[in-house]
Amino acid sequence: MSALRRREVVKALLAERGDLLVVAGLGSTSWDCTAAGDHPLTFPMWGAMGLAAMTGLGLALAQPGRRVLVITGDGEMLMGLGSLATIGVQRPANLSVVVVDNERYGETGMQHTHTAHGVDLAGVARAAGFATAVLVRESSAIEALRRTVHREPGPHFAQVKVAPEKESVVLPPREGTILKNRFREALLGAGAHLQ
Ligand SMILES: Cc1ncc(C[n+]2csc(CCOP(=O)(O)OP(=O)(O)O)c2C)c(N)n1
Repeated sequence: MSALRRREVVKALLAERGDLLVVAGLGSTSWDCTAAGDHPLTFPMWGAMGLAAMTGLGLALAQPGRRVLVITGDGEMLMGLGSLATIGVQRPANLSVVVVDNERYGETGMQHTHTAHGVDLAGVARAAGFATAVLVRESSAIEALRRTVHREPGPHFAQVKVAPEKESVVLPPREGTILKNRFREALLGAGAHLQ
């Protein structure tokens, strides 16, 4: 069985995304999402670490009629581990968190994270009260995960093991104000940035 490749996983999860709201974790997962296609309804965290899942929770609670997907790295998720407990308490049915787990801090030198030493993020999410929490190692499971994220009542969590490979850097727009305003306009309509 060959290891999953992060770019292919993220591209597959974002296929036919419709009006899905996406929060992309800092660094590599932001570049993965941009490589799949820059989109006004993707909010990349750029360099902010540890709060991707909480940003997704806020969005999910504020927009209960929309689906929200957080795609982040294992190092980023480990930094904000307590957010899994908060999501487990709030239980928003429209929120999914997918961790692209290369077992490394990829952007800063490929140092091992705790998942390389066996920390079971899906187990933590399950214990915290997510509706589903899965460990994914095979490409055959990705399409089912995509459907779950897009349609099934959650909250959902997936820890997707991927190869620790360094991909090209594909940058989203750099300016935070532009990213915020275009996201708000795409979600709330023209003029939303003035509110
Ligand atoms: C608060 C804070 N600490 C450290 C960093 C430096 N930093 C940037 S990316 C990164 C690694 C992220 O690792 P992971 O989430 O596993 O993503 P990967 O690139 O491995 O997919 C770190 C430590 C930062 N941006 N912010």
